[in-house]
Amino acid sequence: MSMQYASGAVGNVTVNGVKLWDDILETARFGGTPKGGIKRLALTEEDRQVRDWFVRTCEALGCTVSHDSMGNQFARRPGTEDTLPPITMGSHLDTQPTGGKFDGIVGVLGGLAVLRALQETGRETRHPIELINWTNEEGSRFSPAMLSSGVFAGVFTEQEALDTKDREGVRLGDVLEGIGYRGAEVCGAHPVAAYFELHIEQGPILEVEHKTIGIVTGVQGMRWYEVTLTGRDSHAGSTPMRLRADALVTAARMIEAVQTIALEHGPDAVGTVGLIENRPNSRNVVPGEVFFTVDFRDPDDSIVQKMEDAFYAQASELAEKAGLTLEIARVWDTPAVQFDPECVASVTRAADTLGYPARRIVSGAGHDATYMAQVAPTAMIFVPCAGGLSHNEEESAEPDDVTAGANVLLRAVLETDMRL
Ligand code: HGY
Ligand code: MN
Ligand code: MN
Repeated sequence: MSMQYASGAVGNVTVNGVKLWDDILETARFGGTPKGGIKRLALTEEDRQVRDWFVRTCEALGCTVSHDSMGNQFARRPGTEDTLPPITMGSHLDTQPTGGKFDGIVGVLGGLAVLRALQETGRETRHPIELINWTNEEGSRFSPAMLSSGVFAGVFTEQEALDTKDREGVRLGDVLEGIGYRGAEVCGAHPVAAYFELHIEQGPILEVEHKTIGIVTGVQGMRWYEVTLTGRDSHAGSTPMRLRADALVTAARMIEAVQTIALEHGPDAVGTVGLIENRPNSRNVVPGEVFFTVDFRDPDDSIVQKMEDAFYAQASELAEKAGLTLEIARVWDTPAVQFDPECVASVTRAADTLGYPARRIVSGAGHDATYMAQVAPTAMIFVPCAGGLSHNEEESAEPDDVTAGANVLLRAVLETDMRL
């Protein structure tokens, strides 16, 4: 049945790649850094600026823009059967502190290019088509990642999300109100017929294999932990080595254990300590407390569990040997996800019809699609990024690849509009 959609039924609408690239460069101004990256943490002034741009630009295309109670933005283009639930596209506009111009942004602006193509060609769709900008996907300012799509999917409660605090103690709900983007619609009440997310791969595979499109079949499992190791502040000069309770030295051993555990559980396992706070962080005080985060991931959830077990055992042993107090909290656990076979097939046919070299791939990074897959048929489209580099100000992608990804997104959305 769905094969009829791969033919001309979808038509030959394509996106305006030049305008898409202009949008990427224009929005990079909001939080742009001297090194050519973007620092646009969730719910900051820079995030408010790009949100305002999103509203202006989508409304100029004839869309209506609404917001839900987590600040998620929905730009809607009506369908001929407008009571049908929308076919949605989305990603995020918040970035890492040293983020690039493409992570998340390609998915939102690629979706915008799809809306623009439909509007400029007058191509009608049965379903309404919506573009979503998710709040706080990165999880860099407010942990965990994909927080608002997680509320939308019922993984987190809205209250726990609103009460989340950043490392300076600022409450998410307060700054969401502060930038004026807390909407009336209850987060999660929004109907969705299907969800597609375009994103850079953030890894090296597509580039190494000279593939333009990644047909993403799912996302690997991931868990985050917060570790607090407590010893005793003491004088760096007058405290004999045997009398010290040095939290930083033992933390260093635990951090090395994270890497060793990931290497031992390979080939796909990864382990990272990305954030560390050493207290009191004074050059002539033996550190009495260290806080650090751990990120374990693998496509196989049982491997993630094994890494967790190994880390808990080794960290406990190290703390006990050093006479320190150890607290480990698992603050995020998102199991591996498989995307909807029909939506994945739409992406596959789109890439094939358009003649783009493609391959199936599992995502190493987390995305809002991880949670959307729990509430609607979902699939993702990857395009390459230079050297597979991401979460780095030097992140870069090729205009032709970004355009190709947006064209695959367009065709997958149109085909799904006819199929559902
Ligand atoms: O952590 C991730 O994989 C994503 O960048 N939030
Ligand atoms: Mn992302
Ligand atoms: Mn990211």
